[in-house]
Amino acid sequence: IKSRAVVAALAVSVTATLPAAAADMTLRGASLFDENHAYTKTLMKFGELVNEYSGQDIEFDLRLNSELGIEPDYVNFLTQGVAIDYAIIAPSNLARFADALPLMDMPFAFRDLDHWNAVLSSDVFAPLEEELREKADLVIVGYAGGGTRNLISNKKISNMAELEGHKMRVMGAPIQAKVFDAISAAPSAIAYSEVYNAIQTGVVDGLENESASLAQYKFYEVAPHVTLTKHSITVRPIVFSGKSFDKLSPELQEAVMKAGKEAGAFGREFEAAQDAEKLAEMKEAGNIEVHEFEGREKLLELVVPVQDAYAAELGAQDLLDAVRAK
Ligand code: MAV
Repeated sequence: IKSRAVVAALAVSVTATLPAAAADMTLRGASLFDENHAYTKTLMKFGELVNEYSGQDIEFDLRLNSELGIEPDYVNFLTQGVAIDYAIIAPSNLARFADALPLMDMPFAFRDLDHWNAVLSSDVFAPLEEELREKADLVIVGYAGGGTRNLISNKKISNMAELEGHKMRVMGAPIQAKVFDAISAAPSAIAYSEVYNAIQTGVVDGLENESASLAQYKFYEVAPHVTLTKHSITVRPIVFSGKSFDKLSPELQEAVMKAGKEAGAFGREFEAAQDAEKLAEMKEAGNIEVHEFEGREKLLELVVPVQDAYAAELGAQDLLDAVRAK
């Protein structure tokens, strides 16, 4: 018995002193959220699948909770090929490099989840993917998303009269401000990481976001009213740095593309399914009050001409028509 114990102890110490097998390569990713958010789960799935499909042992060093900043920072890193190799970026955060990209997450672009699904499982966005590779050296490897974006405010908003002049934060793409301006709100572009403070200090009275992110960043502490405008369904491109991508072997590039597609599909199912639950949880916990919006059709009426003008300006009317026709 004694010798067996000694052997066991030795075995333990031998394993403990052996260096861990070196990974074939390290790829670093970044997420705004914790490990329970669909956004992070999608990126984790992506890493697992790349290893599965390539048969390699790549270390996916995924930094969570905005440790590496927010999406506009990730875009800078990815285009330069420094600090990170992959991330999720809202299309509106890509506007600075490729101005047509926010067509993907333009508010009121999708009628419902079925429409959104039909668009994302088609190749309608292929010209935008090409533009992004050309102008920003970024490769879209898949699409996740599926959370519905609503207004989140420090006062009740349930009709056009209450919406008028409402000071709200929007993402940095010009089309975001144009759309909310068209529906008579008073939008301003503020960095995501500054929004909580901006509401607390009265710079704005709210934002628009999806449930899971509202829950994680506790925006309800300063803005407990949710208005079901359902103006967007999140589109989350999984983006790889072109500089990093070009360094991979053709086999690995193939595995990355395949894994991106599948991780996207996984993320879409997960986020879409979780969205209503998250809203219900916050409501039950007394964190939020949920309001319907009277006359949502009126919003659409106001927005369509703005969408048309934006697409025309970009020479992308065919693309917008193709999205609407899905
Ligand atoms: C959400 O939390 C996410 O969809 C993220 O991709 C966006 O950057 C963020 O909103 C935002 O509104 O900036």
